Amino acid sequence: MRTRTEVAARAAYVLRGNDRGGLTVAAPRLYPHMWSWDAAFVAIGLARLSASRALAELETLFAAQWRTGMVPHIVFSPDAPPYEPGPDRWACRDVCPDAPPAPATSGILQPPVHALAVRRILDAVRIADAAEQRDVVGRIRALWPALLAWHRYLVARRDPDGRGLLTIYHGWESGMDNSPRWDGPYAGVIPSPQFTPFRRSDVHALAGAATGGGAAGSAAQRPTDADYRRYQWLVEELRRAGYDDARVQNSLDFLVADVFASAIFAAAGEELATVGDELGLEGVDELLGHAARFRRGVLGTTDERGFAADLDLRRDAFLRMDTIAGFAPLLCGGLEPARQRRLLELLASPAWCGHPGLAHAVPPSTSPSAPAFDPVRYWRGPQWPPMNWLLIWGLERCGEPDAAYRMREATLDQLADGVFAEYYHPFTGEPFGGRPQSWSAAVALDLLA
Ligand code: 9YW
Repeated sequence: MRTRTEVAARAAYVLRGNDRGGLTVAAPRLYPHMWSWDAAFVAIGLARLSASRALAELETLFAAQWRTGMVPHIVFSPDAPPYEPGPDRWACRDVCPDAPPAPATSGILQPPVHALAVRRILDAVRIADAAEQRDVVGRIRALWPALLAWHRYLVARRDPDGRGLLTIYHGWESGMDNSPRWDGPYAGVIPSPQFTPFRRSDVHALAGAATGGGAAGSAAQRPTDADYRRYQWLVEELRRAGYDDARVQNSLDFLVADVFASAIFAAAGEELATVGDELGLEGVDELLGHAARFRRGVLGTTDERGFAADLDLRRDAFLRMDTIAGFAPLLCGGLEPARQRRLLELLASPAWCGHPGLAHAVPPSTSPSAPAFDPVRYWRGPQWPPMNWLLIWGLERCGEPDAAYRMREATLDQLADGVFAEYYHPFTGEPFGGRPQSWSAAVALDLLA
């Protein structure tokens, strides 16, 4: 194990190594492009080193924004090794006039963490010299219309019925691809028998890497081929619908309201409002209105313990699953004190962070008591450092500094291996997936600052 100073130095070194100039790749071998919420976490980490460089990350991402305001989940780098599904498979600019002519992007989104990064950048630049302060503040002002357009897109197109919950079109949009959250909705995704699946990049990239588990181990740590067939089929359906929100919402097999992303969005609206207020920018009241609406939406899904649920919009039914997404109210706040206490007790219980077998007391992506729990398979059990970061951040905002402190210490102990893996085995602590993964290094840097 390394000292915390060594871990911070190494995290900075990893981010430098994954920097391709204004763009940090999510992971050099596995994900050689820019991912939307990864970029936001990277900016949060980079803000501790350079507010200006951190902002550049968001500027690069938002330069790929669609005319609708959507920020795409992947921005492809032309020089990176091939990745599937790549630009040709998405074919966004061929089928949708709203996609930018360049750079090439995917046609879906990821959770809206970006406003949290903008807030961090504005905080960080306070200790910079006057010239950098002027520069960064000027650039935040310049980015403001794009940030507002992003939030307005989410409200208008992804919550058309005013539930205060974000509609998503693909498990990838949640950022938690194969989480048991989506098992029910995916059961309704039936690829056409004529559909020929294409070669997936992830298992091949990992097979060549020093993952410890080797190729066979890697496959067990990823979504299955059957899952992937459905993921690919949804891309096909989205492309056929021209990435048009109304057409997609009418036709797509998979349509769910994502409670975790909605809680992030509620908090993001508030964070962005504080930035707008400080800089005297337009839209502050509107952003606060979004925050209130989405907080209400999230709280409206909770059970008596304060645990939240996604909503299957095709079947009009709650998806009550014991996954980390249930803790969404801790991100947006607003639970009455007794239920917040119950939710914290649940988080600390043997079903979650208090499980006696855990190597580190941070939440597994799926509860070890859930039938769907799998300690090695991606979002079905392993622990993910940026999710810990979100909960730590949320707990602090909810007035729970002790719980935040405990999770911060456990997260830093986990990251003290200096590997900065994509995700971790909850019982053995073994690092899995992409390494070094930029967002894991970024959250280490932020937590250590
Ligand atoms: C995909 C890059 C991304 C993350 C997601 C994670 C995985 C694969 O990797 O997605 O093809 O989009 O599930 O949350 O942003 O790190």
